[in-house]
Amino acid sequence: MSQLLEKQIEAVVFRFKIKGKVKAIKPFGSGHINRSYIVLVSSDGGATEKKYILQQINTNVFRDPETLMDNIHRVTSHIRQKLREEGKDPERGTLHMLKDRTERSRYVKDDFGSYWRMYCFIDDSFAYDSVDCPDTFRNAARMFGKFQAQLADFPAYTLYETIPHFHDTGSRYLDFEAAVARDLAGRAASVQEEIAFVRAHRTETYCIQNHIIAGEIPLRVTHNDTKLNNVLMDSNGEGLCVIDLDTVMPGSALYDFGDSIRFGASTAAEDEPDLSKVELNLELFEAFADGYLETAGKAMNTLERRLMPFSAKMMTLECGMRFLADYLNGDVYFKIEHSEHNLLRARTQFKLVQEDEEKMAEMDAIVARLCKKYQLEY
Ligand code: ADP
Ligand code: GN1
Ligand code: MG
Repeated sequence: MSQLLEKQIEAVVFRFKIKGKVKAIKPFGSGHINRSYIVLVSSDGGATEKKYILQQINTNVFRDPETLMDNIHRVTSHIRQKLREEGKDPERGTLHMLKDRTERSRYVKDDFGSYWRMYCFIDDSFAYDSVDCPDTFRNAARMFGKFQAQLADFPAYTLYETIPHFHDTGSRYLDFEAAVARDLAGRAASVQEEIAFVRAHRTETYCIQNHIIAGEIPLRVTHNDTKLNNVLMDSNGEGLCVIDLDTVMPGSALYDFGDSIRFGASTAAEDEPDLSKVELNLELFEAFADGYLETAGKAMNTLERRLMPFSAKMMTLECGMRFLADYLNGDVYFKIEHSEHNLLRARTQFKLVQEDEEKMAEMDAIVARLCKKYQLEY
């Protein structure tokens, strides 16, 4: 990080309500959208050290950061209240967003027009980019299921939709076709096989949305970005806190379940170039389905439960389409480290879709078995 950037960030930090001296600022995390930094602040002449997470909001993706921050404040306040009622520590169970020095807002707009927010760092916490331990993955599922339950009585209609049609896969398909037609980066000719793969799945992209429109699947307040690294775990692999709340909006439980499987039940990283390493791990699928049904299963209806395996496939296809569309658009949305990054990501997702298709019957059998375990209709 350049010294100039460090100075600029330090100036932002001092506009938040913190006490002490900034000792260090370092880039942190592996998210594809915002920029996160860990900030170490010392006070009392070095006797006390406190850590914070500072984030620069990507306003290309989140067009109205002020309303977005209001969403997060209201959602975390709601969860904080629930945790207090349960006798749990809200400082470890939900995000604590700092106020600025004027105490009038929970974000800072710098001289360049960038929006920043700052969270208290949850100590002794881990965010996993991958996991091979089914128990840890089951605990992550319990956290996402619990998160949904905590927000079941939140007035969904008051939430601002931070990215409209975020998981409307049919609408994502149309965006994808528009990207192919425009071919802004001149790459379409080189990815004909991938484009054909997406097109072969077109009719399925409308399935979940059609059930929502028909009233067969309810809208709830959901997280919508349930990557494994968006839940903090403790050193024993127990869940602590659901984070990355930018996309908390009305959605389907299937979005949260499916996206978790997409990312966490894969045997390889999202950008693994060797596709022979990319597989769906059924043991991890079962562990997550188990934890999710345990905490959210009762609130779901039979159709939702039956569609859990299909949702994994749909969320994976959707994400692959988004990566490929971004590649065709010239990499304007997701952060990349090299020019083929989005293409590699799209390919792993399409390999996983094939895996989901091959293992669909086994996934169905697992969900049926777990429903029996929890005495849920299937
Ligand atoms: P992004 O949108 O870039 O994914 P996140 O909000 O998920 O941003 O934060 C990035 C990473 O920073 C997380 O995966 C986690 O490792 C860490 N992190 C975020 N908030 C906290 C926090 N309050 N305490 C500890 N770690 C955090
Ligand atoms: C983005 O911010 P991050 O890395 O948690 C994206 C998700 C994708 C994910 C793919 C707001 O999530 O929708 O599933 O990348 N978030 C947004 O890794 O678009
Ligand atoms: Mg994240």
